[in-house]
Amino acid sequence: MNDMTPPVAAREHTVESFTREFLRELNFGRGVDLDRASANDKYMALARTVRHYLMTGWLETLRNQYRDQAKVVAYLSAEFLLGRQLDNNLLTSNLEGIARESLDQLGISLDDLREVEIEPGLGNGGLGRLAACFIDSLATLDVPCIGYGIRYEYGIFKQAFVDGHQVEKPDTWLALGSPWEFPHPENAVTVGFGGHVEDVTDEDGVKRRDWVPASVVNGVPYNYMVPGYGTNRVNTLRLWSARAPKAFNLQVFNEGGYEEAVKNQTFAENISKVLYPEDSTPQGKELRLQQQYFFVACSIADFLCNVLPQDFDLHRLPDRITWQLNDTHPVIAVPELMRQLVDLRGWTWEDAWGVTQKVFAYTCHTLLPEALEVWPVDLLGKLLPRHLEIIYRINELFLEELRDTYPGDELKVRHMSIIAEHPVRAVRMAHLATVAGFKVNGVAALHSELLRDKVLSDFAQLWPEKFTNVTNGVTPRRFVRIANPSMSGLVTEAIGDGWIKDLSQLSRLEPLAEDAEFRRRFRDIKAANKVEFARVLKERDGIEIAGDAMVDAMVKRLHEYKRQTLKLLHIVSLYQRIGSGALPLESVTPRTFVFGAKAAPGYALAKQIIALINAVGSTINADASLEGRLKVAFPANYNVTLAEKLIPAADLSEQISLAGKEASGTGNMKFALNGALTIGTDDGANVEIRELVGDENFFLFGMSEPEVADLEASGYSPEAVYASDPDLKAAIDLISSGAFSGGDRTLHEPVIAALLGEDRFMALADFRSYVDAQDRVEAYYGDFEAWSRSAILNVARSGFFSSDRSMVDYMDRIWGAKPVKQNF
Ligand code: GFP
Repeated sequence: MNDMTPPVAAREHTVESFTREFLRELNFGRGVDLDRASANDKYMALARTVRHYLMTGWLETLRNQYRDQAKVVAYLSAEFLLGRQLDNNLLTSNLEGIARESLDQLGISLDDLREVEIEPGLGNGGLGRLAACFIDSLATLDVPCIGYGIRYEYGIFKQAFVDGHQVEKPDTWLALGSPWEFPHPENAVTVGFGGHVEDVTDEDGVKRRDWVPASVVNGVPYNYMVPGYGTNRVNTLRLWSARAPKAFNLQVFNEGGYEEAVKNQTFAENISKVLYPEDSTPQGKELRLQQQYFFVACSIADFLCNVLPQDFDLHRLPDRITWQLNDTHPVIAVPELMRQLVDLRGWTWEDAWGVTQKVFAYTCHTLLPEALEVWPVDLLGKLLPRHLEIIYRINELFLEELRDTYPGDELKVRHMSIIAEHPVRAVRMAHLATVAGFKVNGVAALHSELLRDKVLSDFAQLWPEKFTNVTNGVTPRRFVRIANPSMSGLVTEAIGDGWIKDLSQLSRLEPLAEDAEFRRRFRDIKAANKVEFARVLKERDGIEIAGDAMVDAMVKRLHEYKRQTLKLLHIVSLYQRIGSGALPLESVTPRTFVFGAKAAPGYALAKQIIALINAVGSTINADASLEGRLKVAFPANYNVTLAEKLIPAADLSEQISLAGKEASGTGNMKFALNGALTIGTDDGANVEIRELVGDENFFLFGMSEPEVADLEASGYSPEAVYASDPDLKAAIDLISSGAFSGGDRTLHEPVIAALLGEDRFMALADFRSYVDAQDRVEAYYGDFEAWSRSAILNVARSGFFSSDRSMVDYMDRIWGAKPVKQNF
């Protein structure tokens, strides 16, 4: 890039100028005039107008990146759950007020246009949303970063309920066009699959291995702006879309072989078709591995060939980049970089490995052993034969080192090997990441501790300095400033707006928890947020809830370890006790139990749990004898957009996983920052939340992680718990009696059988403690002054959970990258 190119003139921040741009976009960009413009036309024109205002910052950031040659963080992630872009981009471009006024003058409601945007659902849950928070924070902190991922044509499925059962539909987020992306087909990168490896000797007589792929696919980059807040920096998110390199076979097509003619195209395009395809079939597994390799191969080639200057000496790569591996999904990047250096650039193995070991760092997001990915060598070898060779070689050298360190301890060697031998020969991606990475981190203090002491303990013994913790965080821009404008206004009025960039400043709210007038205003805002949430639920889902009941929220992926069933047992128990007369209805606080959860399409039990929640919900909601005091609201297709409405309205945040199973949680942080109190186990980041907000402002229950381990070791019998707790027994019996399934005793049997049989995540063991904690919630909620005080203290003491702080920790403990201020 030529440094002499003058910067693109910044757009004028005035209503007149904005209106001019907007109308120009409508006329020239959409080809319509204002009178005929559809809502989508207006949304598109608005988005493109906002885009123009961010353009100067984006181009300057790119220009500076070439000039400064600063260290870049490349965040490799199979998921980026972005949420809607318009609000964030209006905020970061400082256009909120101007856009509203301009549109008002044109008789257009900004709020109506915000509703038009379909959020890109390019992630499953916490992991993908975290990646989106991180890139937002890095831009805000002025740290050079490129996010690399996949532009799935269809994001996470659109969930619908049919008779209470989850049905998955394609998420057509691109149907009306995406104004935020910049495709660059001319910069496509070629990626190979399959084929074989052969020995070749080049002109200088040097022997090397040469991979001859059976097929190739093109990766087309789509760039997205990632604007920082309160800075001119606009980083880039680059998502790859797969295309066939050649158009279809016209000859075959003309001969009537329609399917055959487009075979290559279908193969290629399937790769970026859907977010993480169902992988319970061999085809699904293969497609997942294709996706993983596809995006990391594109990203590495892009960085080496396009981002770095042509003459860059790759031996200095560690000065210029850290590839942060977001879980094991991108770990195939390790052998890919080795292949790039050894096979394509003729480096020695030692040189290549020396550099490779300095550029990758690995973040683990789970503690469930079954969630650590393994790839059968048959599959990996078929799809990526050269990579398998490289992995074998890495492992061979690693095992040699191990045998030197632990002579005679073959058991340890087997445990640590990158290759598992049982039940099938397979590559353990977490081991590969740990061997290759210079740092391994967990995502909350407890998680990192368990990772070090249990899941990867052998590695931590060998390389203690590799292991570190970075507690997750969430962006205060999206999850407080944008989602909760009224509370943000109140906070800003009290302490200024510095908190938006430095969330630790929230601590200055602490004295205001004692101020009755502040508490009243805080309460009024929560009440108004509830009314707004009720309005949204009615409009979006046709669900009617009281605008003034306690909002008790459990929103996260549906998984047994997260224990939606425990929440459900509490609801059923309340219902049963009210019905039996054990609990007087008047003593029960009016409550709306909100669930939001998608089950992985192949996870049958999770889907049955959804059906049971819906069945219990329908019965309770229809029971007039409850006088509307209890209500279950389970809106289908929970997503970031709905989260932004629910979280500011919530009173109680349910974080009830079995201790030692939830790596961190980030919903827990978002709720606390919006003044909800947590009912939770000592798990993941709950531990840190409780420490910071104080025991008196948190409802702790359940076994601790060591207690769970003890119970596991001594033998856990869910049936014994069931038999010994009359309330629990009554609740389970009520479900088994068919009370929620029109008398059908078999319908929900699989869920009950899982609980009474194995109860892998010990929901029954924690039931009593949970119900007691819920009783404490009820009593405390009745004292609304005390509750508001605690809610304010939750906000004031949660500043630590900003993803800005997480990014500073990553910089200090892992990346060594530094902020680079934009000078314009
Ligand atoms: C996973 C873990 C969570 C953790 C996130 C982000 O999220 O505990 O907070 O990653 O690190 F399980 P899910 O995708 O499972 O929500």
